[in-house]
Amino acid sequence: MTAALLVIDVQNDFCPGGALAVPGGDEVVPGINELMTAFGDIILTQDWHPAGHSSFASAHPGKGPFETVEMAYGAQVLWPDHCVQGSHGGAFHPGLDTAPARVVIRKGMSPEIDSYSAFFENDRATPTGLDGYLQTRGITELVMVGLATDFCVQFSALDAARLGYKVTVRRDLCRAIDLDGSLAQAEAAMAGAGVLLE
Ligand code: VGL
Ligand code: ZN
Repeated sequence: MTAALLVIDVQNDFCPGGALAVPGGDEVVPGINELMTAFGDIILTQDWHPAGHSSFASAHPGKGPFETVEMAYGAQVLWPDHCVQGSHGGAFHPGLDTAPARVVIRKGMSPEIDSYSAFFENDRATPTGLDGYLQTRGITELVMVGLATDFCVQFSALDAARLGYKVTVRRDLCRAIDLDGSLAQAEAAMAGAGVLLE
């Protein structure tokens, strides 16, 4: 088995002081840097929205952040404006060692559809291309770390398991948003899908 490390959305806006700060989001950075030294294949994801993205509450008059709306592809939580393309908030945390990464997968770039997963947009069908990359590299096993456990990490882990990868989520190197019990729900869903929660 060849394993790759998938580092999910370790960006300024998901760290303390950011627009969609995940509690303790920056705490995972040193441990992720250290874990990178054990992998030959490292992939980073970067949430990368155009201004006015449809996942932003500001694009839905009368709605506020953390409310849910029905989109063409299903329920969508609305977020504060975050990770806008080219912004400081969209940049990787300055302490993250980005040099060893072979690939950066940017996601959430389509104006009308959000993308939590590193593999598919939120319609669970439009691919990012990551599966093709991993297949051509002969990678069958993925270790996942980053932000946020209950959204982008969960969606990535579930998609990867569905695609047939062996998936481990290092919970100590993830942090959650935890909206209304979403962390417990995410952990149950991942465990149910055969994801190893370490
Ligand atoms: C994320 C909400 C919106 C994440 C991204 O990285 O978990 N969450 N966009
Ligand atoms: Zn986003």
